[in-house]
Amino acid sequence: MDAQLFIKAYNLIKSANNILVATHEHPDGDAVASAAALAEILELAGKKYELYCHDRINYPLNFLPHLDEFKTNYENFNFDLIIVLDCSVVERTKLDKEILGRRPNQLVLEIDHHPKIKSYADLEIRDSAAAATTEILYYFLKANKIRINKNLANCLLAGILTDTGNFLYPSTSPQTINIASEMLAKGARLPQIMENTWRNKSIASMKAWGKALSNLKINKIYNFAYTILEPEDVPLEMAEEELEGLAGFLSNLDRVNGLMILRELPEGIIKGNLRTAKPNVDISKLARALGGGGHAKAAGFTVTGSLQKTENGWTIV
Ligand SMILES: [Mn+2]
Repeated sequence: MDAQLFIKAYNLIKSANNILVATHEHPDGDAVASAAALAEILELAGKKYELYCHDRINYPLNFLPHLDEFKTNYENFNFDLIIVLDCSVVERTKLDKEILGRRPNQLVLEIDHHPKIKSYADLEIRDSAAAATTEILYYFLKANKIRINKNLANCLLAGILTDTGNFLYPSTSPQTINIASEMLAKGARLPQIMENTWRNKSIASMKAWGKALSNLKINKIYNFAYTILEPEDVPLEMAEEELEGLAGFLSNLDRVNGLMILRELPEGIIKGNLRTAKPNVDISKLARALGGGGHAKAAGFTVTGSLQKTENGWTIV
């Protein structure tokens, strides 16, 4: 990516006085880690900032730096710079009204690795080839000659590992692994990251995985695997990320074109997770046709309705 963009972004930060860092609702590891890394960068630069996420962070506070600073609200939206991380669309911040209705002196910097949908930022740094938003932050740090301390190394590695399913997904590039290696050399604690992102499953969520596995079917016409989770199958405390992990695990299924998990939420909403491991399949096309979006290999959508069992499978009513 163009180093000038990163230098421009850092100039925006340096000339701001009151910054909001926002990431997406139902935050996954990369969302949390990229926001925590930004907080570290802002603290090192001596900037006043607030960290915002619509939902509470599910990680223990000692896992990454700055996690205790996350708030689900803000006092006054008079920030002169808003930094949005890891959001495919501004709506995922749940601050879209405030951001789209901002005053001319309120600037927005967006850093993201999802494919472009709609521009809204004053400066957009987007690289859909990057495996994680924290991978883009690595180039930001390099371009601006910011020393990568242990805190930054932990954040960058945590984002990369969670968004690649520990290097399992096809988004993993030679650069991704090089960066991860450099972060280890700079003091990132791999066992602690694994402990809190991968080896953190509750028995209730293990049982939800079991339900999804036993409900798994293959549509022979499309050679497409699917499974469903009913509201009672998914414990309320089960984090979004654990379901992402489940989708990643099911995508190990041999010789299918793709996979879909349909999950009915108690409020009459059905969430679909789509995955493919096939190099020539772009699963985000199906997601977009269903009103969602995402990456070529991992995408999702939301529809209203509920799942009903029929003689030959399931239907959405
Ligand atoms: Mn991400």
